[in-house]
Amino acid sequence: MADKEPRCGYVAIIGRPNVGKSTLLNKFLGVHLAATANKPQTTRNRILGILSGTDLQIIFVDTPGIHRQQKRLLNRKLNRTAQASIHGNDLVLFVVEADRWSSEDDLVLGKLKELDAPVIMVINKIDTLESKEALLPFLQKAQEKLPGAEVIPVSAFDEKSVDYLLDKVIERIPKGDFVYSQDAITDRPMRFHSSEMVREQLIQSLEQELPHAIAVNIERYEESETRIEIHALIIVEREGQKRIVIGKNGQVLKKVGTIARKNIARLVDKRVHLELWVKVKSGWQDSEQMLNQFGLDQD
Ligand SMILES: Nc1nc2c(ncn2[C@@H]2O[C@H](COP(=O)(O)OP(=O)(O)OP(=O)(O)O)[C@@H](O)[C@H]2O)c(=O)[nH]1
Ligand SMILES: [Mg+2]
Repeated sequence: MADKEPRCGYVAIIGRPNVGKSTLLNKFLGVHLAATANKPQTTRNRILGILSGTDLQIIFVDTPGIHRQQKRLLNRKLNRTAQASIHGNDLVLFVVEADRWSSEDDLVLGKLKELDAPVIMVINKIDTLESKEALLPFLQKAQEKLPGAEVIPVSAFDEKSVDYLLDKVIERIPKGDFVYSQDAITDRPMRFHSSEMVREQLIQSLEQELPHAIAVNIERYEESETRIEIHALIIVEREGQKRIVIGKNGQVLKKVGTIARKNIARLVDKRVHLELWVKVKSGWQDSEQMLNQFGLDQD
C-alpha cells in the first residue's frame, strides 16, 4: 500500500532576469498565474504558486531576477526580495539559459554556495539550441560551476521535459503537513494578480526601456458571485511615457485591457469588467512610500 503520510515543501525558483523562472512556475501549476515577458525584471515580488495533490503539497517560490544594476531603489528592492527567498527552502531550482552563461549567473551562483538546501540546476530554453550536440559542452560547463548539483536541461515549452523536472522536484519534497489548503494556488489575493496581469500586457506591448517605468495599482475591486469590476491605475514617470502607454487613438491601452481582462477572467473564473487609467508620478521608482503603495514587497 502507498505511504499516505503527507509531504510538503518549499521550492524556490532563483536566477538572473529573463531565464524563464515565472514561465516554469506557470507550467508546473498549469495556470497562468505569474506575469511573464521577454524583458528583464518582469517579476517584482515573491510569488507563491501552490501545487497540491491528495498527500503532496509543493509551494513554489517565484522570485525577481537577481541582477547587477543597483541604481534605483526599485532595483535594490528586487534583489533584496530575491535574496531573502533563497533561504528556508527544501529545494532550490537555479534556472539558467542554455548556452548563455553570463556574469549575472555567477552572481546568483555565489549566493547559492552558502545554502544547505539541495540545488537543481535547470538549464532552460534548450529548444533555442540548433542541435542536441550544442548542449553537451554547456552541460559540462554548468556541472563544473556547481559540482554537487543535479543538472536538468528543459524547455518550459515542452511539457515532457517540465514533467520530468517536476518528478525530480517531487522526489525531494520532505514529509510534513500541508501549509495551505488543498485548493489554494497562491497566497496573495486575486486583486494583486489582476494588477500583475495588466502590468504583464503593458510590458509585452512596450519598448525595452519603458516597462521599468511602469507600476499598476488596483483602485477598485468589487466582486460579486459571477462578476468582478476592476479599476486599475497605471503609473508612469513622465508625460511622454503616458502618451506611449495610451497609444495613438488609445490603441495600446485598448489592446492591453482586452488581453489582460481575458487572462484575469481565466484566473478568477468569473466575468471581468476592467477599466484602465494612466497617471504620471515622477520618481516613484525611488520613493519608498510609493513602492510600498504599489505592492512591492517590504524588506
Ligand atoms: N524559447 C524559449 N523561451 C522561453 C522558455 N522559457 C521561457 N521563455 C521566454 O523567456 C522570456 C522570459 O520568461 P520569464 O518567465 O518572464 O522569465 P523570468 O526568469 O521570470 O524573468 P524575470 O521575472 O524578469 O526575472 C519570455 O518571453 C518567455 O516566453 C523556453 O523554454 N524556451
Ligand atoms: Mg519572472
